[in-house]
Amino acid sequence: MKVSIIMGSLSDSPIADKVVSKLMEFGIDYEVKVISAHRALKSLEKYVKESKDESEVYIGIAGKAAHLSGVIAALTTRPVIGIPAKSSHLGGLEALLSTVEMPSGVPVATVSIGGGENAAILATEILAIKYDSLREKLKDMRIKMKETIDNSEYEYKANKWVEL
Ligand code: RP5
Repeated sequence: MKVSIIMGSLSDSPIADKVVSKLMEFGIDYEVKVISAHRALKSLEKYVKESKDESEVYIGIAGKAAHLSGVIAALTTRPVIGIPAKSSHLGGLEALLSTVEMPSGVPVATVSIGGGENAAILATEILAIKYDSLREKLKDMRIKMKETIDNSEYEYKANKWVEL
């Protein structure tokens, strides 16, 4: 099982870090590439074609006029998850709209701006359809999340909430 993570620029790497760290928790193999759809279209096409047998899910990370995830989706029928990056004065909203508003027929499953962790979890959920071990890991993660919430107690002290 393998996830391909493609970012439009090295400046998107803080988001890729979040994806990688979550995939590592689930023990999922990954490959990270920096290939801009605008600056290196042919290289992107080559990479997606060459990786098509190994990569089961693609994650695109891009900001500004973010066409990367859409172009990846145009090149493969594997699931594509898009992460809009905040990399302009518009705060990432422009990338969110560019990524989510795909024309009918070529979907990109778009997560929130900078949502690296959720992109990795969604990729894991897609892979868990095929790999039972991942389904168990996802269930464990949800149980731990619930326990953390159930075991947390807070008190309002000196104008702020403190965890007991
Ligand atoms: C996008 O433009 C990249 O994904 C990045 O988020 C943004 C800025 O890229 P750089 O100018 O930092 O390379 O294509």
